[in-house]
Amino acid sequence: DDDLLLPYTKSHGPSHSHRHVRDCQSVAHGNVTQETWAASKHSNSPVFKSNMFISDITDDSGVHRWVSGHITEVHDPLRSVSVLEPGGPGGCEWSHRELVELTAKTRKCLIAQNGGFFDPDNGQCLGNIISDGKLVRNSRGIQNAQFGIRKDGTLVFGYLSEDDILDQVNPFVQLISGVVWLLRNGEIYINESIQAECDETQKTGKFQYFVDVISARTAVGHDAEGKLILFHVDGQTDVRGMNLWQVAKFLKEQNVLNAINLDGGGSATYILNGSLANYPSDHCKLPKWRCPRAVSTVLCVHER
Ligand code: NDG
Repeated sequence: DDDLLLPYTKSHGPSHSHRHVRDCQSVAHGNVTQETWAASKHSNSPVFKSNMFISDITDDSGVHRWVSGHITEVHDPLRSVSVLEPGGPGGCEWSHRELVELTAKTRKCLIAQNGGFFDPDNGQCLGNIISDGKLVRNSRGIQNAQFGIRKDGTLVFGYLSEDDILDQVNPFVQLISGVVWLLRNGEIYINESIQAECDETQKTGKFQYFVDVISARTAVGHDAEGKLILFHVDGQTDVRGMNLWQVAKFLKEQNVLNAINLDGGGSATYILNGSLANYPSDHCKLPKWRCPRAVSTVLCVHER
């Protein structure tokens, strides 16, 4: 455990193999880095506003690419946002995988996006999961970027210890884990995330590749008003879409203050009013068509 406390610099930084051990150790007690914000409570404005974008993104080598996706602004997230288990309550217990469209029906979601990472081999839900006040999964303090809503409406972004997850004074009512804290207080926090996080939660190659490759992506964040911001961009790993630097910059330009990256690639799914409203990258059985993937947890926006 002492290894956790060792300061290190770039010049004598740990090798990759050491990093695995350190990053994926649990943090049981104490305060870990996080940011909090009061959720907006506009009770007379519509629950959400969905915005579409088609944007020209320039990469470091000056190459232009067109990407498309949605930014959904959610008012009153304490009452209108839920983390859902795949297929409904109990889905994580038997490592179920389900289409977002079907999971969304179980809670009458107006908007739904895929959420947490899962083990593609056995379907196991990964990270911490609290769904409508029920503790579904405790990752025992494994360090990955978290998004949660506490009972009093506080939005929480960042890293949590096991104690934080089990807190009963102002408990989390919704909680989900991503990989990479994209924006912290309006600043890009990717390099810090690469140092701090467990990269075994994601399976798109080594951590640096996962960050740098263009792909379909999803993210969740908040703005200064306390609105929750859901983001998705379509893509296909190494072919189309955005890398995490581009997602962070894009969200920053939309005045998002804190944001974490959720599951992407073939998992990236956007459901609007019960129907698929994006272009997922997985091929169907008949490879000329594209099909949405059966995934793990879902972020759901519903009536209050
Ligand atoms: C997606 C993810 C992959 C993850 C898998 C299951 C991206 C680019 O879903 O990392 O392991 O959660 O987010 N890919 O394929």
